[in-house]
Amino acid sequence: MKQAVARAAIEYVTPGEIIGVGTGSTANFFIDELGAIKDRIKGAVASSEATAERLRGHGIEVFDLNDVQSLSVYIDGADEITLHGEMIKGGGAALTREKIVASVARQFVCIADGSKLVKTLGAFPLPVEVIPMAQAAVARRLQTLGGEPRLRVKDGQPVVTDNGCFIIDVHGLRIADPAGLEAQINDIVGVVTVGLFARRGANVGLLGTVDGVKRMT
Ligand code: ABF
Repeated sequence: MKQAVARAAIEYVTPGEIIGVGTGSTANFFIDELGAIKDRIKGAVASSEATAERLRGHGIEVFDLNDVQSLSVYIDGADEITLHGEMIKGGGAALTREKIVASVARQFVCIADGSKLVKTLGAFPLPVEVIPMAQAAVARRLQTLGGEPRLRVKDGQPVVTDNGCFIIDVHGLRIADPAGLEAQINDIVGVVTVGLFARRGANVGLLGTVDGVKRMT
């Protein structure tokens, strides 16, 4: 299903342009599809070091976002998405660069398997990237929002993002107002990025199902 949506997303790639590319296993399928048409695009802007490496592996030129004025499209996966295009992202710890690259793109195309479609966001723990020295202070503030914040740890050590920051995953939220909560968490001092993409969500959702790729706009 991930491969099917990745293939369907190629339709949104404008010939001759630089494409914004996300992170994760679905985005990886998309990168592989992009590799097959690499002569038709100018290059890509990557949302993570891992994505940049995979793009280069396909011989696709990777541009620094500072050298690019605008992008026609940003294509990426999600951990959860609603019918309105609001998303939780950041399970892969790349949320900050994903949000930055997406903000420069005119269109956000979300590619995901159908299991990511939800009525209410929050069953997937909400990732929040934080400045390491503010981790405990931010966690206390997040607790007042009703969730249970947990520092993301791997092999006994905090996970460190491409930006040198930590991730707090907020468990147990039921997010009734995604855009409101996004603004509220953005306001906490020490927060770099919250993995809610609601104030600016997906313009197009391509969902892989057993009956084929379903498109939501
Ligand atoms: C990125 O990859 C993230 O924002 C999200 O956490 C994850 C989705 O992963 P996958 O495509 O592997 O399900 O899009």
